[in-house]
Amino acid sequence: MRIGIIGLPLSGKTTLFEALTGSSPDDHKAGRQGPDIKVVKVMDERVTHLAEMYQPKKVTYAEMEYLDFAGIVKDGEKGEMDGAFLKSVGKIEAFVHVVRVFPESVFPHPLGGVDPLRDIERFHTDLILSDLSIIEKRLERLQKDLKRGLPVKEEISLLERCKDTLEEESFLNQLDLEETARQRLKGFDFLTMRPMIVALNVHESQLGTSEVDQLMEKIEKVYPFLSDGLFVVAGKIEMEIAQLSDEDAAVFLEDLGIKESAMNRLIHLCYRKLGRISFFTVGKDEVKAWTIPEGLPAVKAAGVIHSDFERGFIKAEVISYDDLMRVGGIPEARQKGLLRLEGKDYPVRDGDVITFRFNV
Ligand SMILES: Nc1nc2c(ncn2[C@@H]2O[C@H](COP(=O)(O)OP(=O)(O)OP(=O)(O)O)[C@@H](O)[C@H]2O)c(=O)[nH]1
Ligand SMILES: [Mg+2]
Repeated sequence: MRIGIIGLPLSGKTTLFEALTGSSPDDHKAGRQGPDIKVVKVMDERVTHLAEMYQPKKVTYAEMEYLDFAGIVKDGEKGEMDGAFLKSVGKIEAFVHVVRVFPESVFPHPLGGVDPLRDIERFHTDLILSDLSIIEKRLERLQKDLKRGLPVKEEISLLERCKDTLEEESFLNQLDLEETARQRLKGFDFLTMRPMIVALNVHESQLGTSEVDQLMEKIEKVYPFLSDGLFVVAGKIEMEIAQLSDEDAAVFLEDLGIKESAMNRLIHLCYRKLGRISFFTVGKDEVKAWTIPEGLPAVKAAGVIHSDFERGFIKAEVISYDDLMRVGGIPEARQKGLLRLEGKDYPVRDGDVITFRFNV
């Protein structure tokens, strides 16, 4: 999964990036062009346990790719929204918008005082305007094409619908679209089409306070569609903790009353927001986690591994991770009748351990 970290300057994007990737400030190259990119393993303990069971030559965890962008202020000196930024967002699947909630530090807030709701509105407006300008340009063209008798009516009405949504200050990801319309819009790389997570970057002393609760309530009221995408994080301290060994990190997190690291919490949230699940393949050679959309038919899941698996698909032998762990192995599962034979259309579930039977 490829996740872009965006937001106003000095909101704590790089700090969160370091917390999510365990990288330290010196890892970043000075004078870089474009975003900083880092890939991290999704340390799913199910993979670890399967590897203990199979002792394979190779263990492959799923991966998350994070991109840390420079601060964006439209019309400001650091504005990246139009040029380089738009060019580099193509394959990003979701955005994490970092909003500063921590109080004044040595660095002043670029828009004056700390005001999270204003920042969210301001940033959303910029995203919306960016998508609107793409739509307006395209519509102009289409109107000319229409006059020349080209069959563009459908696209025009689709884009008009998008335009209305944006003018109501909503996001394109709120539109209920048919698959063909969705495909048609894909090529535009609209910013507001992607799931949006808002990371409220607080000071550790603000964790669990009514100040933060009230802020969340306010945000949910103004932006109902953000309610399942709000993420409270004490970026700076989590960044420091992410540099520690696992044991030390656990102690510090507990002291702070943080149940799970930002690194893990955000991974779960991204899977949920993007509707992704994991299935596993196991064997003496490799134990591997695969990330797919929820409910993908077995034949398509096979295709994620290899196109031959999809083309020559016969059956999928499926067992849930929990059942496999309980009985201790595939042969045992087979004996107990826990190994299911599923066909092409079987919707793959999170935690399925699958062996594909195919013939090409
Ligand atoms: N107190 C406090 N300071 C923070 C926190 N997060 C970031 N900062 C500080 O804010 C400053 C800016 O943080 P960065 O992470 O560099 O911000 P950024 O959004 O990447 O900034 P640009 O890339 O320049 O847009 C640094 O001095 C950080 O130490 C936080 O959670 N608490
Ligand atoms: Mg930065």
